[in-house]
Amino acid sequence: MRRRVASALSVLALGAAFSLFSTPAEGAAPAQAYRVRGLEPGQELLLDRAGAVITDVDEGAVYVQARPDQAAKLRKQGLKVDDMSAATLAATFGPVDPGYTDYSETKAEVSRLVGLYPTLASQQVIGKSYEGKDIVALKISDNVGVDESEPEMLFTANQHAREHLTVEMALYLANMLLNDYGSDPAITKIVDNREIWIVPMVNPDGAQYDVDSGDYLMWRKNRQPNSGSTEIGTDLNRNWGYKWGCCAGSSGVKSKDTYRGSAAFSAKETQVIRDFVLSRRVGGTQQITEHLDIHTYSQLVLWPFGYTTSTVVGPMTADAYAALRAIGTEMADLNGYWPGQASGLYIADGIINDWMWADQKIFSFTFEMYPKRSDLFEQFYPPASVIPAQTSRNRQALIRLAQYADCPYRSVSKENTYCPVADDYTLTVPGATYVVAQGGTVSTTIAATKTTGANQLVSLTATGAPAGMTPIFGLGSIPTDGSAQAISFSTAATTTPGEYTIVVRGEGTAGTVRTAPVTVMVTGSAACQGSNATDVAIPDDGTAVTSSLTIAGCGSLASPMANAAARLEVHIAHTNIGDLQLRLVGPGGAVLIHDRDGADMNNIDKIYTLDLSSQVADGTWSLEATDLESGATGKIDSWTLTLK
Ligand code: 7B0
Ligand code: CA
Ligand code: CA
Ligand code: ZN
Repeated sequence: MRRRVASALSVLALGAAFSLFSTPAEGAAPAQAYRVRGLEPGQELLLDRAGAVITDVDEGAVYVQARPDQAAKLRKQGLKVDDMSAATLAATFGPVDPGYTDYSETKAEVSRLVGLYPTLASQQVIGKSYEGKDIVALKISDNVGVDESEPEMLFTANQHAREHLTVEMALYLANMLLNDYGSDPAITKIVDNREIWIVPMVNPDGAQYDVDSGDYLMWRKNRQPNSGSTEIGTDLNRNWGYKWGCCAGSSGVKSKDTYRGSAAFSAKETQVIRDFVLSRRVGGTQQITEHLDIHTYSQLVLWPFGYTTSTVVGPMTADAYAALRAIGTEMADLNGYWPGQASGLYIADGIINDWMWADQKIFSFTFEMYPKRSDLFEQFYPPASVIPAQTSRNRQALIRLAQYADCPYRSVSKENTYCPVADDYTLTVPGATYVVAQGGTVSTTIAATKTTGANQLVSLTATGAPAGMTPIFGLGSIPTDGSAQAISFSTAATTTPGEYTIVVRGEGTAGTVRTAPVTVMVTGSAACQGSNATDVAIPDDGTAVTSSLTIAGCGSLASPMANAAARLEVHIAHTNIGDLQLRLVGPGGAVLIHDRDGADMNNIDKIYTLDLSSQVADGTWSLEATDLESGATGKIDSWTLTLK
């Protein structure tokens, strides 16, 4: 189960002293097991006062025996209290759903694909698990038998045993690439120009153990025994060799679900993946440029680091971090997950993403798949009926990731610095924010300047312009002689005000593609915009609170409606945005804009584009926030609504 490893460490030391020897008072309902989270250092007395008896402590969580009424008392104190009674757990986890692909079926599926597509797919056993099961890598590329000089990508799934949906994701990816090769142009290009390695089951021992009895066992770790203990298993995603065990983001206790192992890479399975990755260095150059590790659950896209909340630290550069964030955010826009740095969830050390970046400079991401939040009954074991929708929703995100594999820095227009080519040029627009009123046009210049090789003629296109804005190039093709060429952005009266990054893309006659970002700020009528920066506390008890503003003189008689692409900028400080529901309530009704997304992540700082064309503009608009689960706190910080 999820653990917040954050703050309750002192509970380890103090909890027992207060509560182990008290007994729950007599009552109608019997005491049962609960897990309590959100306990801050010094709050142990809350448990004692409620009559809860501590049975176990883990990083960030305390396990207690208590009656339901006592659990309710703890919930009222703002603690997260989960029902862990045997009855609830049994009802939750078993029996095994045969619609999922197990170890032997996974091997069979990989073999089927290799048999069906012998020129595009091959497989190899890259190593053995602790128990001797095969760890299989499927390679997909054109001329698959040849190690071509193409950017390589690695996908890993099922480090955590019970996260069976991740195997389905890996197999969906393999099927997508192979079945749609030759018919889908984007897929065809990827298979022709990348070498893709998919390891659908990193932890076969754990995955098999979790289903072997016929009932799910909630098993997370591998199945390697721990010396001097009867407790089995290492959390593979705490066993990687960068900042292993550094930061209280893993456990040193062998019985724990986040046990980091006796040493970095003490687990057979992490050794196998590490050695495979190291084997992809050719002439000192790591061939793998991007990696995705697949987990469940929470619907998140995460990037390094997990061991610290610092962003640019150690071997992480500002440009690399910007590229990780850009690609991660693009993927999240495509699959509907919430993007963030891995440590935003909770600090975790010894994770695969941190090693991939720090040790190998591989742009490494984690997907946390369906479901969104920790409803006990459907967290790790959703029915197989969800597989088609919950794997195919990632199709476009995976395609986008693959498209960046030749130069991830392209996501932040830094190809010239990091991915120079033989015939190269830079594309530049004088850096500034260009301001234009709705309906107006703003002009500047763009220049293509040769840096190496041949002169080229560069044809220009642009993406990222909002509705009604048209980029106009003085010339469709510009020479690489550095001369300033006209470029302008004309807007319509209906273009939604706001700040936009328009990416101008050049394609030279020698095939070199270069991009330049341009920031354009469209200003609108002040009457159609409102802001509220007065803090509104969001109570932890499920009461809805609102922050309001009035729009007046925006909806004329001829055009009383708000825009089809209105802009809503929201800043909320909150310690678990997965608890929150947000609505924008206008004169004509409410729009749900945040429905408990981003479980366990902090803060919302986001711009929403909303279709409010059925709403009258003038009147009172409110941002309504409801915290649907206790244990986290926050406030509406500020928000701005721009209707048209
Ligand atoms: C994990 O629930 C990895 C990044 C965390 N900073 C998240 C992963 O290993 O804890 N979450 S999960 O176990 N799949
Ligand atoms: Ca190839
Ligand atoms: Ca290669
Ligand atoms: Zn996981």
